[in-house]
Parts: sequence; structure tokens; C-alpha cells
Amino acid sequence: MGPGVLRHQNAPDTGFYQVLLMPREAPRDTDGDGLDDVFELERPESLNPLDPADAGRPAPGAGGKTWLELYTELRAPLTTVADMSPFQNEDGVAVTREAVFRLTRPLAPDALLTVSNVHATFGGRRILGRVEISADRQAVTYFPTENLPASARVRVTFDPGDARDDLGRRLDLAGSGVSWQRGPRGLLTR
Ligand SMILES: [Ca+2]
Repeated sequence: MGPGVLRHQNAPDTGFYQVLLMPREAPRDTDGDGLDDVFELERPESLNPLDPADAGRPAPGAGGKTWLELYTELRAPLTTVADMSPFQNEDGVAVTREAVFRLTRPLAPDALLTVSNVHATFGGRRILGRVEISADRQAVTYFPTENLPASARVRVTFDPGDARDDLGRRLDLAGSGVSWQRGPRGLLTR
């Protein structure tokens, strides 16, 4: 915002204004509607940091979501892997065991993952397998379908590519993968 002049017509002489310089990184929520003041000031056509009623109105182009819902989503941490199975240092994992990646949020309804996104390697080459997304769209499972030696060390890698989460954002899981080796003590690294 550029410089400007604030003028209060017919201002009473019983008070005064105090102007505070607020850092953009730590804005207040002056009207208490859940939207911070900077977010509201950046959208003067729709929002007013002194009007708590605007947060419940639908945000244009947001599929019916309110401004508060949109604001909350925009600030949600990017979706990543919450946990993986087999987990690190899990013992005695069968080389035929499936690998499950559980995400912090669901995938978009139209997100498609194939073996180009989730695949396993053994001895430097990709093995045959298939990928399934759970009904709640929050778990991705890779099933190896190839026979492997019992001592095989298998590494499963999850590269989401352009797949989006339920908020339409790309996933944040660079380098997610799990590897294991069949034996009395599975060797697992992320
Ligand atoms: Ca407001």
C-alpha cells in the first residue's frame, strides 16, 4: 500500500488515534473473524479488516467455499507422508510385502497414481508391481508382483509427480521411499 491521508470528518476532541506499524509476518485479526488483517487488506474488493461478517461469505471462484474456509486451506501445511509401512529398521520383512504410504491429507478425487509414480527397484532395475489408492484416498499402496530371491533388497520410491491433494496442491514429499531386505533383521532406510 502506498502513502495516503487519513481524515476523520467531525472528529470529536475527546480522543486521539494511535498509528501502529505492524509487521506483515505477524498481522492482527482486528475484527476477530479468523482472517488476518493483511489477507483482508490485500483483497479490498471483498474483505474488510474491520468487518467480521465478510469471513462467512462465499469466496469468488472457490467452489462455494467461504473466505474463512479458503483462508484455512491456504494456510494448511503441504501434504506429505505421515508414515510408511514397512517402517524404518523393521525386522524380517518379506520381499513380496506391499509398501504403504499414508498421507497427511487425502489425494484429489481425480488424482491418478501409477507405477510411474510408485515403483520398486531390485538390483538397479524396476520390478513389476501395481499401485492402489485407498477408499479414503489417504493411503497409497504398492504391491510387488514379481518373484524375487529371498535375499532381495527392494527399494520402493514414491514420486507423486503432478498428483494433487484434496486442496488442489502438489504434494510435498521429495525423496519419499522405503527400502527393505528380507532376513532376520530387515534393513530399512528412508
Ligand atoms: Ca473481516
